[in-house]
Amino acid sequence: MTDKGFLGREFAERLAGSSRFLYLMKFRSLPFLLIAFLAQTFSLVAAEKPNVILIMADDLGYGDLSCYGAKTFQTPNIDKLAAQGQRFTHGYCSASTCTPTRYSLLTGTYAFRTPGTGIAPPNGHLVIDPDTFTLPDLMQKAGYQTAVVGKWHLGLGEKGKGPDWNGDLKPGPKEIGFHYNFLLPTTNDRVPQVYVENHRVLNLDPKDPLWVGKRKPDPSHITGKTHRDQLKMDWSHGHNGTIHNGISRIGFYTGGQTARFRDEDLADKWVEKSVEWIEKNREKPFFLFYASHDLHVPRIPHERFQGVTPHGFRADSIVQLDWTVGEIMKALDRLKLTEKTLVIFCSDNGPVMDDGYQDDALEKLGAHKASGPFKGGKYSVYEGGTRTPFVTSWPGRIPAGVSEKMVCTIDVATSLARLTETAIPKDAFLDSFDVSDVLLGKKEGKGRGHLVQQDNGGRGVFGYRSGEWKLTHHPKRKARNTTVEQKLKNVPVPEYQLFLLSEDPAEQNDVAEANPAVLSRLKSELRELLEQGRSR
Ligand code: NG6
Ligand code: CA
Repeated sequence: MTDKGFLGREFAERLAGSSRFLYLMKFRSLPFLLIAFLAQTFSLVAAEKPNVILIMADDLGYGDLSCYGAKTFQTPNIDKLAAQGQRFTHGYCSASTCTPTRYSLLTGTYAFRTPGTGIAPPNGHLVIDPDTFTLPDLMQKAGYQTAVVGKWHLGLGEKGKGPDWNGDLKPGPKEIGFHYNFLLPTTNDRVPQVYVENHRVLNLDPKDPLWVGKRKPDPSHITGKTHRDQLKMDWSHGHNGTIHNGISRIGFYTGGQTARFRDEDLADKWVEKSVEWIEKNREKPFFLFYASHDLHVPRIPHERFQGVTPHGFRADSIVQLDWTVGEIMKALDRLKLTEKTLVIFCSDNGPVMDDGYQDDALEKLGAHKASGPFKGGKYSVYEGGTRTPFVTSWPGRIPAGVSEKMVCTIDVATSLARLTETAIPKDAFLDSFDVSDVLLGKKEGKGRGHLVQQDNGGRGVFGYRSGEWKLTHHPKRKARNTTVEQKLKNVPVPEYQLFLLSEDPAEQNDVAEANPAVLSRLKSELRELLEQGRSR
């Protein structure tokens, strides 16, 4: 890596090591000494290893926070992070569904390069090959303690086998670089509702083994279909398997009664476990991936947050998310770690209203614009699918401001490599760019020049942003969730569309016909990025 910090340190060390040189220079050249002093100071700063807390929200849209324009409810804690640090207006996640964004975040490589990285099913195996050099591997290499707390949704167990719910759940996070994990294994609309701590389901009674499957285990097993009238939140599509806590889920399970949690308590648990782990590791540099489940369906915030917004449980869950962020910040303050900690806040995909449960998200949406000014949301490659809130904060180090530079969650890996001065193996982080200067709010920093946006993968649908131009490719001429203010549906679209985002951020005017040269340039750039196997 060519790195100013390294050069600075080498320079300073060479100077300090050469006492004769120093003796000669001491009295003759004060300016020279000053340079040496500055070089050393600069290098010490560059070699610093802040704690890093990466907070990823689930299904949070660009317009879903008050610091990004939401008017009808407030998110004061995230707003505070944004006000004291950098708030990005061109911040992205790499996919418009969860598993591929998380895959790209942790591997620094676009998920579409690895088939099988779409939304993981309840019994899905770990989709990150344990031989891959990952973001948590990097942080371990840099001397960090590493943990993931919250939603996992990247599968557990070996390929061809999947999770051994009653045994050791591996490979999992520990096999790809996390020292500690406290997880919800998939998403909470999928079975089972249990916590996984390190390799084990927490509080599992061996006399009541956990069984998880795709099919109803026996005809008498009650489900969202057979006992719909008993549900506390009704389903709208899918989500009619096993009932737990009055909510039916995707998939079926039996047993593990002592291990099961209440949906309402998830957020409190994430905070408890995160703070506990931070306290334990306060003396070392630490990297915490805090993967909130808010506001994914089923949206069941704790009772104390139910009804706090006019929009039903969807926005109530945003307020809950904001509370969890505030609790983590409070813990940092209490432990005097605030100025030693870089916080990155982001989302895993854009917003959706009815994602399988009748929680009135759409009915109570009112004038709230979950995608902000953008078109589309979750499942879409229009901007609303991946242009999401992105905030960095590190009091004392990151200046306050709004950045228009392009950054993506996939860039966290290489940017943290740069920040911690840790080398990346040649075959790792294939699409992750060093945008550390931009994340740190340095004026001279460069953002990305281009970005491939994917949906859940596998259908050849892509968005491609190159500078201010945006290409969309829908091979089957159908686009999903183009208007989050309506029910999820597919709409017919041209195979290729071209937009000029600087003039048309809402992707309303397809200018493909008027700009054939740009269209063909973007098409071939996209083709190359897909074919060449890496972009870094
Ligand atoms: C879809 C689910 C949706 C949600 C999504 C994953 C149906 C009909 N829809 O298949 O409810 O779970 O997967 O969301 O089952 S994500 O944010 O984790 O990618
Ligand atoms: Ca998601």
